[in-house]
Amino acid sequence: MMTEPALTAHDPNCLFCKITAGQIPSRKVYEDDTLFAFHDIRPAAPVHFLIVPKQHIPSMAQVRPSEEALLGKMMALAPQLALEQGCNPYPEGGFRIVVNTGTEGGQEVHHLHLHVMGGPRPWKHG
Ligand code: DGP
Repeated sequence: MMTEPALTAHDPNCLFCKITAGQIPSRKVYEDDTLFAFHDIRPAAPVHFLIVPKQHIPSMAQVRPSEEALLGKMMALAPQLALEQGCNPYPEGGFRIVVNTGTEGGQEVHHLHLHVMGGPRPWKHG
């Protein structure tokens, strides 16, 4: 059986690893054993937070079959937190989920994260 190479659980040089470990302060939205969510420091919408895995996965490009459940959990958490953070309910309300991947994909912080953006328009980049 093929085994997957182990990913680093925590990268001491990674900004989001430092945030999930509490080494750099953030405005926390949610935390459990595998996920952490916090407000984006440069909000592009009235509600704008990030959902990240505590495990250091650099981007969507490194996601492996064994992370399917973790990704599903991140996606399933987004609607719950969006409502809690003030997004209006579907269908008039709603939110956008963005996952920038790689430098050409607009990714600046190389630790996998979902942007969850919502609230009344217009938005900065809406
Ligand atoms: P991306 O371009 O997809 O890698 O988005 C990275 C986001 O991370 C960007 O919208 C700004 C946010 N960000 C960068 N540094 C910090 C920080 O120190 N704290 C918080 N809360 N957000 C940050």
